[in-house]
Amino acid sequence: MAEQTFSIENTGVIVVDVQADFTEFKSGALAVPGADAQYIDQVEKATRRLLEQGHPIYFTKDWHPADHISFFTNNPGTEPFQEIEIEEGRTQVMWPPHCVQNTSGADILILIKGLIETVKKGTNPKLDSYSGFFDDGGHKTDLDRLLRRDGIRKLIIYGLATDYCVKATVLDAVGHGYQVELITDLCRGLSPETSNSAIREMELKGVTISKG
Ligand code: VGL
Ligand code: ZN
Repeated sequence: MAEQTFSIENTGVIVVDVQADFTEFKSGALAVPGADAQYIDQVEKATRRLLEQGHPIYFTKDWHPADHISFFTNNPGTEPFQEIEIEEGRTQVMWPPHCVQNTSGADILILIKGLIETVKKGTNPKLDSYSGFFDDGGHKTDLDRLLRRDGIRKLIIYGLATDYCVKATVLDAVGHGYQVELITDLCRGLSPETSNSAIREMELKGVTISKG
């Protein structure tokens, strides 16, 4: 019998940044097109099913201080979505303020209980962190330690946004040696072009791309 690639055993689930500010559903500050009520419902149902099957769930959570460097409002003279060079060779997209710590915009919208961990990222005012594993300064979050603690070798990953935090988290997971499956039906991206090229790039890195 053929070996199932994504067996229950050793397989964890990373749900990336499914937070109010990234949704149209909550009229978020940085709403991702298509992240509507139906999308949230779909992600919640799929996540609950995976949890019931015995997979540990890891939420990542964008969790910025109000003075975060990625907010255009903290960089006088810049406009939303402009890309600026913040230091030699390091660029930063200027985002509308989003997922500010202890505001409702930062709320994770998936309400399930069980074997769930939440990993915060983007907490350093000077560094952005699209990846759930590392920030732009190379500092590790808690994610890899938790996955190792739980004996996870394979990951199912989905969430928001395909072209930013999902992509960065998936590529770092591959870099850490995890075998990764991306579920595209459970992802939404900021733009179709960058989302499609993100998916191609992940596929080239050996990620299994599944629809649902
Ligand atoms: C994200 C932009 C800024 C994301 C986070 O979750 O994809 N995008 N912060
Ligand atoms: Zn952010």
